[in-house]
Amino acid sequence: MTDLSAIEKQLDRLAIEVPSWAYGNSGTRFKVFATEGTPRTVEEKISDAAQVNKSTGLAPAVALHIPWDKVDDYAALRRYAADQGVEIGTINSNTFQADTYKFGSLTHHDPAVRRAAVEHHLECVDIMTATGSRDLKIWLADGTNYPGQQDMRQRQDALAESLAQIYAGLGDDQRMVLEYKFFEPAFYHTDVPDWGTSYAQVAALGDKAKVCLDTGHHAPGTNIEFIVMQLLRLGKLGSFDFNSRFYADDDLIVGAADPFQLFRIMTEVVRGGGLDEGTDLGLMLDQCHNVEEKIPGQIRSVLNVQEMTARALLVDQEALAAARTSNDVLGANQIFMDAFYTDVRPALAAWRESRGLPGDPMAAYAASGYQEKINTDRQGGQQASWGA
Ligand code: LRH
Ligand code: MN
Ligand code: MN
Repeated sequence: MTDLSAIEKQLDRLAIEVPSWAYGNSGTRFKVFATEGTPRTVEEKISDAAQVNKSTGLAPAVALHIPWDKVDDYAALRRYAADQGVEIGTINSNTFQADTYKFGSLTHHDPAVRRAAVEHHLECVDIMTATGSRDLKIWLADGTNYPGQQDMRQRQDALAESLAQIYAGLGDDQRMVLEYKFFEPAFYHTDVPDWGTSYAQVAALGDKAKVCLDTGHHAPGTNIEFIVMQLLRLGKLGSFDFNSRFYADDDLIVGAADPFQLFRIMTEVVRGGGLDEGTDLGLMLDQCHNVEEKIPGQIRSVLNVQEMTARALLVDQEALAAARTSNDVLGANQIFMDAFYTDVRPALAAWRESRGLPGDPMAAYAASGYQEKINTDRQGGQQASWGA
């Protein structure tokens, strides 16, 4: 069995935030499939998220999306979460589902539309204060479909101004992360399409503004680990939205489409200090489970991150440095691949058991009776907000 003793500290620190929207029904524009046990309330989503943490010890926080997860009393929601053994994590804003923002939100040429969008974000900051959340995550659907439709330059300027207003509302311990995506729903231009644009915008704001990298938001063939390296080097990688993709923004289980890519990303996270003590790098899932069971889907996801993290931590850095220094191309590659091909699963099962967790979280969840209970209790569960 692989010896994990040298990397135990980092493994103990690994924490992956799960998204509230992973537990609701979701689908594609063709069909949203209903599943049994669908949460009817935010509390039920949090309760489901808590099961992931219970069986893996890896998911101590759950992200909310506003207004999907709007409640009257956020302090009470925070207490509810604590009772379930989890915290409220990132607060995600949403300006992509209101008619007001059909032609843009923080980038719109009309100051009244921009004001409404800024107000929404400031409301999210108030929610963060009540829930104890650190991060405000901003992803904008802003963009255009046709060349000439709008003035791209004006929109960058408007974005800078809007973000500065939101930034001014952040508390000392709060941050904002700006997520980029190369296309969709806009198909000609997107206002925050790439890490460079996100970086340029957040760099102008200050230390509390960083970039969010969603692994599904790049063109095919993009070297994502290079972007991870660069943003960590610049001190501007705030957080990840993990998922995997075959074609577009597929939101599939992280590490399912390309485990090697996840390994390469995690090696750069390790290299850039993203797992060091005191790191402020956020690791979050942003996934939807359209056809698979949702809670087990999330359990599988956090385990995939843990497995690839362990492999990344096992890279023999000394041998690798020596091979690099002597320009041993094949030797360096072999050292790297040896770590990737190491099966860490038995050792991680033992690691879990030594911490009072189930060796096999998937089996433990299946045996827990939780799914049967929610299938019975949650009659009349509604469509979640995502994928409608
Ligand atoms: C946009 C996105 C963003 C949203 C989430 C639901 O594609 O990745 O993070 O908040 O999906
Ligand atoms: Mn995302
Ligand atoms: Mn996405």
